[in-house]
Amino acid sequence: MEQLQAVLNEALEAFDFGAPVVGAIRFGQGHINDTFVVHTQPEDLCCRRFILQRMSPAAFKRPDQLMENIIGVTDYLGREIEKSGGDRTREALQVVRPRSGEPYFTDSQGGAWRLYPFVERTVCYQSAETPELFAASGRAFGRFQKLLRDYPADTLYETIPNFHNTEDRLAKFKAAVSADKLGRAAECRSEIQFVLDREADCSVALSAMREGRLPLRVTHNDTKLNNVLMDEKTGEGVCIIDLDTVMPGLVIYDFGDSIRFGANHCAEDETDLTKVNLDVELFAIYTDAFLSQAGDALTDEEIAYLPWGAKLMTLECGIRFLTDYLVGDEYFHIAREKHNLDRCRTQFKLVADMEERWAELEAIVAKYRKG
Ligand code: ADP
Ligand code: GN1
Ligand code: MG
Repeated sequence: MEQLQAVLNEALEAFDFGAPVVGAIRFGQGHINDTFVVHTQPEDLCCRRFILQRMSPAAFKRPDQLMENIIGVTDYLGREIEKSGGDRTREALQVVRPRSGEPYFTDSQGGAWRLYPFVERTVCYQSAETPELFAASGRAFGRFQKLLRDYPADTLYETIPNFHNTEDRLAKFKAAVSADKLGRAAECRSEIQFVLDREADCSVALSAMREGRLPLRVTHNDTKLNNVLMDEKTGEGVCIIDLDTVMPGLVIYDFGDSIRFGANHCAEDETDLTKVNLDVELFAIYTDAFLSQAGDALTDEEIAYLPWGAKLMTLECGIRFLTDYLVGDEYFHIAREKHNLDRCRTQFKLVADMEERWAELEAIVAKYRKG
């Protein structure tokens, strides 16, 4: 912690906040980056806040490429938002460069830090507290997809290679089971078997992509409800954040990851699995909202595969949590023992629910299909 404080101080020196800094404290519930809110006190007495982040070295090996992606995407989004009469300072993230003029700051330990103005008068929800809220997030991610539909995908770096390559995630999982370096596999036998029983599923979307049935688009790839800031008064989506994984991907990944996280009433790490259930009504609400914005741009086949997006993102995320548990919690931030195992169990419970209610999910998607 002392070490982190030292590099945090270096980062605070590296940026010009335009006013004295009065404090920097840990913020948010992200699993990946180290996020701080910085309070400043300008002379006009109105506190101005910023989000200062140390990008995770475990997740991101090339912060230079990552920030090039983010600057390209936020500039583009800003222009598109302005064209449609919106407020780019509120509806798109704005990168604030350090005094050096570089896109980010590198501290003496090699950590990479970036800065954004805090998007004020917004709320970041950790669960879909109301159906309206979940619908608003669906519109926001659908609009994000629509705004970026003509963005030149080939200019984007793959910030995490094979991020949603479920076959690769499965291979890494199998390697972790075989190595079992901490002797944790014995207590996860049923979870390990759950994955092995679904080996063929891991290839469904990738096969459709290889056969040319699902196109690559610019996608966000991490569309949790807590990666969209909602207006504190209206509850409408304001700004999509966490752009670290904006890369070429399948649209079903973006749809699916939102369902994984939001179409239930539990935290991702709920330990009472009887409470963890897919809410099919929320699935329908999100499908309607997402397609109301992004639907025109999507092919019939992409829409037909949306239930697969939900199942695969949930299965894959469970596999990732389980793999991280087996290798010793190297990737996701944890707050307690077996945290990643608890998270894995909620994901597999949701997968089982989806399988049970598959026909309903397909019927809902068919209902909201365009035309
Ligand atoms: P992680 O990859 O660790 O999830 P995020 O970029 O999502 O990191 O940031 C973590 C949290 O910080 C978010 O869930 C949100 O609460 C908050 N946050 C991030 N950027 C902003 C911003 N520009 N304005 C307000 N809050 C923000
Ligand atoms: C991470 O960064 P955050 O907390 O929004 C992860 C996602 C997982 C999610 C599970 C870059 O999201 O892929 O689905 O945790 N992000 C990265 O909660 O790995
Ligand atoms: Mg996040």
